[in-house]
Amino acid sequence: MWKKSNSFMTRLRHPFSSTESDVHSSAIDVRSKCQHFRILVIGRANAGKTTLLKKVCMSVEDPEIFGPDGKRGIHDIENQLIFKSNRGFIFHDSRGFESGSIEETNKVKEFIARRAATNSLQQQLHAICDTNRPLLKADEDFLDTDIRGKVPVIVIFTKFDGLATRAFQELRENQYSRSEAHRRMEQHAEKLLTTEFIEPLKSRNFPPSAYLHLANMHEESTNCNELIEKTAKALTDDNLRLLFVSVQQNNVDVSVKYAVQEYVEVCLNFGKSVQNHE
Ligand SMILES: Nc1nc2c(ncn2[C@@H]2O[C@H](COP(=O)(O)OP(=O)(O)OP(=O)(O)O)[C@@H](O)[C@H]2O)c(=O)[nH]1
Ligand SMILES: [Mg+2]
Repeated sequence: MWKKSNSFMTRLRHPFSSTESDVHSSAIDVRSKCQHFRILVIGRANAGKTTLLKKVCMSVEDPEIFGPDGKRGIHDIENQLIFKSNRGFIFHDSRGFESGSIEETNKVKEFIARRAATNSLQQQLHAICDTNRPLLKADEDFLDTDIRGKVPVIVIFTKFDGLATRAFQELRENQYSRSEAHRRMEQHAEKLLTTEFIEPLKSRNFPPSAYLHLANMHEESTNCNELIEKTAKALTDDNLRLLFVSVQQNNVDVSVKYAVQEYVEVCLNFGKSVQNHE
């Protein structure tokens, strides 16, 4: 982990006493130590992971996949997924939990533990997004083991529209009229979400930091602002939060809530200029 600069932290906490050039140098300081925000995405096949990542990076194209040696690779947790539209994010995609095999599960846990133990900020994981539904034994195991240090786990209930459909059907079976079932559908789906997923997750030894549900992410009209917002909030280290904000290019409105506006603007401009030179 990098050493926190006192002047930087003071400026972050007392932004209005800082000048724009101070802010710019803080952004440069952060990005010179680490150019990427690294996220591990856990989730079964067809969970909607790639759709979500595309939304985060505002990409219509699939990501490029690079092995640890920089060469293009095939699916492996070690591989890095990078979108041309925003090279500030590096994603790792794991389906290890899905197979349920001890070997695959251990590989994911070993990956998380190794990345948590490294002193290299570049190599560390900065957040984990878990999209596994229903919960797998391996998820419970992972949330019961102290392997990830301070890395926040954001649980994302993808395809919430599917759960809403199930909620509608249940209400109809309970004799609600179509219009009444429609009116209650969202609320009932949220109740299902809480009892079936959120409460069991909260009871684990090392529970997730944040929970959210997303619907219709494959449609153009939706956005992932809540994910950005909750991830920013879940980051307990100010430097990491600044890094996260600085790699945003598209989610300005949400980012400003979690960082001081002038920092965000400078970071955003800085992030763009970094990318233009990559
Ligand atoms: N109904 C619905 N469909 C979605 C949603 N998000 C994604 N999809 C669809 O679900 C399918 C799978 O989405 P992907 O993003 O490829 O899923 P994935 O988790 O990356 O799948 P793998 O790479 O095979 O592990 C696609 O047809 C998407 O259009 C959603 O929120 N609601
Ligand atoms: Mg995918």
